[in-house]
Amino acid sequence: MPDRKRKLTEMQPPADPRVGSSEIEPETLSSVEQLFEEIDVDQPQVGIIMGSKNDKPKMQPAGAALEEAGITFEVRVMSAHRDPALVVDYCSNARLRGLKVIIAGAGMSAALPGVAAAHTDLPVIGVPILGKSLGGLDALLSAVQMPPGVPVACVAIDGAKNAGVLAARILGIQNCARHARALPPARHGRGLD
Ligand code: RP5
Repeated sequence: MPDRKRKLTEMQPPADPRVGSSEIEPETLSSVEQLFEEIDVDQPQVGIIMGSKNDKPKMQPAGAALEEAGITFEVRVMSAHRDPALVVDYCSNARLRGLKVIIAGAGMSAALPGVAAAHTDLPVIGVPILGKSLGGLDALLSAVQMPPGVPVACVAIDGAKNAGVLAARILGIQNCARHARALPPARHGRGLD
């Protein structure tokens, strides 16, 4: 079993009788310290998912907008039609993993944004991608015509940049709310008018 799966108490290096007896210097980093070194401090806040690797060029502007706003993100390819179990797993666990917003791009019968919204209560931003037919209307309508209670915030066809900007604004609102709670009551009240 790899070290990271063992209990902390089991990870202490065995006592070496020579340590401290001037025969050998102790290691500078214990195994616990080494594991703590690996903590990912840049945990992604936004998940960018898309139905095909061929969608990558169309989705890159979302990543660029997030990067410009200093927001961490991850990118995954998963199709609502071809990898349905993967999409359900990813979206069901997104909040638990610390994601705050999901950006979902797909073309043709673009089920990915809607399926994502059906499996998470995080905000989902849909990006309809222009395919080879119907001028992208197929993807637009698939993403935008969601039933009540399962919202997808749909941007323009090939509008990935706005998806990134919108995600940044959603995260900005959360930051503002935290900031407002920290203000004294009078200013707090006025700020919410
Ligand atoms: C959708 O079908 C994808 O989002 C893509 O836009 C479209 C075509 O997929 P590929 O045939 O290019 O993989 O699922």
